Amino acid sequence: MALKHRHARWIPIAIGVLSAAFVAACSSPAAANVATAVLPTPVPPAALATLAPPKPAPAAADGPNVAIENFNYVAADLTVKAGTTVVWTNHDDVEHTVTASDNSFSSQSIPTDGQYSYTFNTPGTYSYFCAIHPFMTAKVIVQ
Ligand SMILES: [Cu+2]
Repeated sequence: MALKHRHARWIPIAIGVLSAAFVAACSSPAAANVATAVLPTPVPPAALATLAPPKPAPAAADGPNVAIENFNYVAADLTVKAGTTVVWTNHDDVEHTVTASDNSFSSQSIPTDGQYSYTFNTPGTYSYFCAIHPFMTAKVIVQ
């Protein structure tokens, strides 16, 4: 009983101290500055920085490349000089072909990451398409 009574005597004092601190904090200019201070933007650790992995060089890198991706030839219109070897690389998960509309050349089915190359020796416009997906069309203009 005596112990409880002694504790009870401290409670009003503690409330008074806390109240005074609370009023002081709210009216203090320093406290206001802390509340409105702009936090610095966090900088990600270097370990999280991602670098693009180096791409392997194509097997035949002597000519311009046409990427086959998302059922498109990129670039769909390619202009080269006579004697240029063009390299197609299939980036899709399905096989495609590079087949001339006049059948002057055609690849086999090109698997994923596979390549096909053809050397254009005669000036002209060479339309081609995918024999598996004939809606895929493009052309090479040889000057
Ligand atoms: Cu195709």
